[in-house]
Amino acid sequence: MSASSKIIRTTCPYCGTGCGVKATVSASGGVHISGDEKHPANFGRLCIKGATLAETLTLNERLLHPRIFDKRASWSEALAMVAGRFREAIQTYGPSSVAFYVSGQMLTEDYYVANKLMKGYIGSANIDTNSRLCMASTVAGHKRAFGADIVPNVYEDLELSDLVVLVGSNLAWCHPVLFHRLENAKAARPEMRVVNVDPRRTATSEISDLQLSIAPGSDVALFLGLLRHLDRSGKCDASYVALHTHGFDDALAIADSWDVASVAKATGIEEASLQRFYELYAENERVVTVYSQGVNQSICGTDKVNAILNCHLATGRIGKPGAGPFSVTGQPNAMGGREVGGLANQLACHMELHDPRHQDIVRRYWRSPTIATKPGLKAVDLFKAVSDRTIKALWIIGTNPADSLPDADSVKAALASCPFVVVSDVVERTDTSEFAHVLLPARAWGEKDGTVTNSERRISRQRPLRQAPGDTMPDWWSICRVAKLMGYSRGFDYGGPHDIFREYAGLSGHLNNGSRDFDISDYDDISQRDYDSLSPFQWPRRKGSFLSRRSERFFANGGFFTPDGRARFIVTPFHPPKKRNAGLFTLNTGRIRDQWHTMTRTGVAPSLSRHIVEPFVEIHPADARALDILPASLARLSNAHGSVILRALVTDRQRRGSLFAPIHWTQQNSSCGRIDALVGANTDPISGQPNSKGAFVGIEPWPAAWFGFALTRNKPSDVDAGYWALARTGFGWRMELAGLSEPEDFERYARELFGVTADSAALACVEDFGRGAFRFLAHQHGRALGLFIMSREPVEAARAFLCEKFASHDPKDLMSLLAARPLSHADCGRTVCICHGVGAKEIEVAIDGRARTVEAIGRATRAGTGCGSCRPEIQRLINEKASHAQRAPAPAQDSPQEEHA
Ligand SMILES: Nc1nc2c(c(=O)[nH]1)N[C@H]1C(S)=C(S)[C@@H](COP(=O)(O)OP(=O)(O)OC[C@H]3O[C@@H](n4cnc5c(=O)[nH]c(N)nc54)[C@H](O)[C@@H]3O)O[C@H]1N2
Ligand SMILES: Nc1nc2c(c(=O)[nH]1)N[C@H]1C(S)=C(S)[C@@H](COP(=O)(O)OP(=O)(O)OC[C@H]3O[C@@H](n4cnc5c(=O)[nH]c(N)nc54)[C@H](O)[C@@H]3O)O[C@H]1N2
Ligand code: SF4
Ligand SMILES: [Mo]
Repeated sequence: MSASSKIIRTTCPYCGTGCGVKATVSASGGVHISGDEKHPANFGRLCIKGATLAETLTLNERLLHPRIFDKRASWSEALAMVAGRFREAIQTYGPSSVAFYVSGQMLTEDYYVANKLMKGYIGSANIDTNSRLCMASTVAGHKRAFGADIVPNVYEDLELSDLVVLVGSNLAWCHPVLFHRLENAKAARPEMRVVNVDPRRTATSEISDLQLSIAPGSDVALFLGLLRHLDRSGKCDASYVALHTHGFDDALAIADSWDVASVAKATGIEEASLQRFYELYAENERVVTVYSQGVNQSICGTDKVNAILNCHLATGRIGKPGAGPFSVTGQPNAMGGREVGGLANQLACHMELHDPRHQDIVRRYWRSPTIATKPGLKAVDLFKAVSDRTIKALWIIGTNPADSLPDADSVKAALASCPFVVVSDVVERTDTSEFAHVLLPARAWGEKDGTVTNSERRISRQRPLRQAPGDTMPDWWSICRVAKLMGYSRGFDYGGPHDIFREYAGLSGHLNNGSRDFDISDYDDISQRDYDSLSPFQWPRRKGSFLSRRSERFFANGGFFTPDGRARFIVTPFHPPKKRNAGLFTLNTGRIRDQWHTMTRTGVAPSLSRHIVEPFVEIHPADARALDILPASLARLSNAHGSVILRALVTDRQRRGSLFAPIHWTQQNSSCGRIDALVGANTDPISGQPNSKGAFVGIEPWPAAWFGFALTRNKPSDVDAGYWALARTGFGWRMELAGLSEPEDFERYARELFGVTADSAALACVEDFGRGAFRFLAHQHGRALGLFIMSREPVEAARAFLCEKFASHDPKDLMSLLAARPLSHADCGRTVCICHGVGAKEIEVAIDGRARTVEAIGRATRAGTGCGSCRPEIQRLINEKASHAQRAPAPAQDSPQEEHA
């Protein structure tokens, strides 16, 4: 580090693992990112998304100024308009005619003031958050069982446990650093066991001793069978149950009929595997159940949660070192949002909206004119109310509902019909911001200042590392300014996030005396200096508790937050998911390793677009065969809600009858990849969380007449193709294309795609006779400006190799772009290890050269020795090679499209 550079410790803005990040900022403003070795979530490690954060600091595509009706405006004009329109709606139609839809990606301080304005001043609870789509079932399950929304355990418990059961969690891709901690623990104690409950095999399966490929939606049956087994094998903890719980007999009665044979039938899991799972769970005192969206995002998500909690309560395995249920949170501040009461059915600081005592505590503390007493609209209902014009003014902050809410086309229609929509975002164009009457430029990661809470209740600081660009302002600031302009001057007079945090900490302890779980009142008088240098800490942190700053677990000795202090067993009968009509598939949706949600931030980092570059659908080989869907061809998925076109990834990691597609593609980067257009707005009746993993769809080949692959320096505008997907590269853009009918003139088509004219670039064309393929190369002064490969079949090309040659400044490399096969350079295949740029083919060569462990591959190629995000995939390549070697040798296959996952 040079003398003039400075180190700033902050927190990663992506997943709920909440890793500490160390940003080294040089005098010239350059930023180098590394893991914060002092942070107890990650001890210095980062996954590839965290490690490439510096690439997202670009100002390309940032929203830098307020806009009114898509014209640049000043903050005072924009805020006056927002305050005016909200005030008018409230005066004319009452407080329930306005709503906020906010996000687990806001900082706690931003979230707190948004909630305060809506519930304490406007007097409505019409504020809901994208956490409704994410954590609502867990919140509801926790509250039913524990009387409060508490994650009882801490990360260390993953390492201390003897059995980790992962349910509906692709931890390897979605919480990579936690996964890495688990991987290390298992390497140190090989006797540790991991069970993965997921309908499909994922990267997470690579660490598992037992994969239970469960029929979608049938987890409740699995855990009912487990409860019965635990009881029959004498593994329930009678004294814990007697002293600290309520309702065990009823829960057991409903489990009674679930013998292994019945569970096997309901879940599609073989009896032997079930038996093995039940025995492992029974034998191991130290068991942690990690669960995530395969549990929450379901029509019976809350019951799934409680079925899991029931087993931990029955065995007393909760809040103990190495034992407990563990809901891992998705967004960086999913937990903070729950703490400030960001959901429409909560008050601040884990207080209850329906409890008059809590209403009174909050209103008096805020000295607010009013307080919401009735729950507001939950996300899906909120957008239905937008659609039927009950909501007259809507403010969306830090979320992209036009893509991420179910029935997303109806959400777009609702937004289009809403009289007044405000969107606060950090990028200029999203599928949601298109509908904004007022667009407010927020400060992004690296500029924002405040706190977030991770999955283990640890509160950490996000700190600014650079000057905020343009007119961007923090979300708390715009919310407070609007509040003041609406006439609420007293409650929103903060000097900065520090003031807000103090007030919030104070409220958490106010009239609490141990009656409420969430308490950080130790910080109610924190100074600006101490706030600036605040180290990560776990709640609770009651006033004066500074002497015992160990990590605290909950419930090992009871102490639940129910009126009698006992946990509740919940009766969770199993209702099989609705039957699919013949010909339909269950559409499962989720995440990929290197992209974050709608890609507004990860999409600008070229490194993160090297792993998977287009939207795809996983389908089982037998299903694909039956439907004539060829590997790497395109398929159309449709139902009554909408349709999408995706690249077919034919793989036996998928179950028959199920499909999987990623959630990340939007109208900004694909022609028709918005997956939530297919997901119906069905929700869990208790939590209101959408059933995002269980839509029914039809699938058929999309009969493309031609396929294309293109590289360009300029961002293409108005691509004329039935199918296209766009991704960033270091030099510009790469694209996959296809069309139902051929353009009249491919040469003109290529020029338009590249944005070049006959005067600005020479165009070379090579025709590949016999295969009906062409290559067009636009170049000038020995530099490639555009490459377009057109073929009647899915394009066969060494894409990583072409990207490398395209970026080159050596005129000799121009030739390799036109050659059908790499000339001078081995094709490394699709990039698996982003840190060291190692491709799948190089790894396969190393495996053939007898490197048979991830470590040996690392020594041979360096793959997997950087951030480690790719280690599960390297393991999969090793396993696949081993299983091929056992079977008859497969013919060498040149995959027409680089494999997607
Ligand atoms: N790379 C990356 N990481 C992320 C995010 C991201 O966008 N990208 N987003 C973050 C956020 S907000 C969240 S909420 C988390 C989500 O983290 P996860 O929940 O781990 O991710 P998902 O891919 O949504 O779904 C997990 C798994 O549930 C499985 N599943 C589907 N249906 C069922 C079922 O009926 N039963 C069971 N047992 N499993 C089922 C799916 O096959 C899938 O593999 O990830 C966080 N981390
Ligand atoms: N089918 C299906 N649908 C799903 C899911 C699924 O698994 N399947 N998962 C659901 C889940 S768990 C989640 S969490 C959601 C995520 O869905 P969204 O929340 O809609 O996704 P993001 O892309 O994270 O949207 C965040 C937006 O906020 C902006 N932003 C980033 N930082 C800031 C900031 O500091 N201030 C402001 N004002 N804006 C900011 C970003 O540019 C982006 O436009 O998707 C849900 N939808
Ligand atoms: S695991 Fe990766 S994405 Fe999640 S917080 Fe850590 S570095 Fe960020
Ligand atoms: Mo999420």
